[in-house]
Amino acid sequence: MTAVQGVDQAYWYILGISVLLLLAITVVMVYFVIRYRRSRHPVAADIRDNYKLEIVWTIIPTLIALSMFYVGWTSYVGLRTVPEDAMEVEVIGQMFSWIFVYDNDKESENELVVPQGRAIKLNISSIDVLHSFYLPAFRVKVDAVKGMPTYAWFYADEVGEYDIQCTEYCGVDHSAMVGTMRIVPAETFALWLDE
Ligand SMILES: [Cu+2]
Repeated sequence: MTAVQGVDQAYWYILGISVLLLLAITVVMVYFVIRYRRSRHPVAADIRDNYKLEIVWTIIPTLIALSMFYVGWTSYVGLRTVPEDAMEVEVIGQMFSWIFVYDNDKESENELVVPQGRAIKLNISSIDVLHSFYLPAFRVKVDAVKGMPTYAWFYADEVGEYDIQCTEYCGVDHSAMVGTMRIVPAETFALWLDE
């Protein structure tokens, strides 16, 4: 399973449980409202202590919550575990653009170019205020904070162009702080890197 699939799986799992619970609770609620309405059931019953029921309604939600934690945790581990052969790129947020610095000190602005078939590690930082590096197609979203270097990674699987956005309000031109990530064939990347 890829990191992207892991995130999607956690999303659909949690959403699925939420929808099921919403439906189940709504159905039971409507049923009870009708079944125990005042005209049919004028005197409220005083029900106390049902240990079996209490244990069941404690254990089942606990297991559901733990299973959601497990699915979320494995997807998080997928996002944070960088393959050893990853190519590293420095990502610097500034008001109001993204600067990318490659191994050979080549720099690009608002355009991240990477070779197809490689894992890419992004070393993310900021030189001024808070920014957040967002690469939605790869489920990558990491804050860029001055003085707190961090990282993200993704696997460059398919040639194409992908959106980059800043998702932390960072000033008047925050909305213009967008870029493009291009995955290109390895040979094209080598040429581009030496330009
Ligand atoms: Cu920003």
